[in-house]
Amino acid sequence: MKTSERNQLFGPIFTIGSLQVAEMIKLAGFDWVMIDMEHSAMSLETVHSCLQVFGSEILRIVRVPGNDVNWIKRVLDTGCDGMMVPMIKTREEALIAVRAARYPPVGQRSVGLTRAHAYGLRSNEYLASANRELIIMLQIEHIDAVRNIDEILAVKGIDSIFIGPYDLSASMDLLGQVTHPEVLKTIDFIKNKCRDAGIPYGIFGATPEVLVRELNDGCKYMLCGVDLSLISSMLNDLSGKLHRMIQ
Ligand code: 3PY
Ligand code: MG
Repeated sequence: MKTSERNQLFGPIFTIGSLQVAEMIKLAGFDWVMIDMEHSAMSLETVHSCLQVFGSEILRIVRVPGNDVNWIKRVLDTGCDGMMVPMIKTREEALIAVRAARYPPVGQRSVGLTRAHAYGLRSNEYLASANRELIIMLQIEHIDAVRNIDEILAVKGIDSIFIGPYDLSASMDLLGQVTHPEVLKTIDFIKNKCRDAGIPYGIFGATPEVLVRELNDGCKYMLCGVDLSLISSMLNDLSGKLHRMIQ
């Protein structure tokens, strides 16, 4: 079974842009990876090289820096399996993202002969299948989006919603308080709206305990940490342990 056809996927956020770490994530057996161009220093060239390392055994979704047709076009041309667009707040913004990602007549994506098209060797196959196969994930992570959720979810062509607890809490004047009861209530509201609309959703869960709850709740795309903070906390723990030993 292809990873993307499985119901519930675990994966990390990849920001480091290291080919070795890309290989480690693949070898670790994760189901998917979110390659983050919104909150990282990675260039498109680095994303391109990392995609070559990830290969097709792991589902690769690139988060674009913003809802911009030129970014969307260039990111999809790298040959990733789909994209995540941050901060969608209105139906109009959702339409911009969905149209930018689909070839005509459904959308307005322009045609280039790129890695996605096997550099021209498999252009016809890619052009025929891209509209159907690329995963378009839009982020609901602002209280304005929550107010407009019915209109956003009614936009055709959204394959998944991705909930951003950090930005959502910030927009509710609860910066960083991702477990505040009001934030959790709003997240539940978004999940229920997605279920009613028959659209899968994903979410970032900082700990295994949170992820188990999300799993039991039926979440499809679970993000289970950020590469740099995972490395940083392991180094910090090790250093702490060693220093306690010599006290
Ligand atoms: C957020 O929590 O704001 C996110 O975008 C998670 O990736
Ligand atoms: Mg966010």
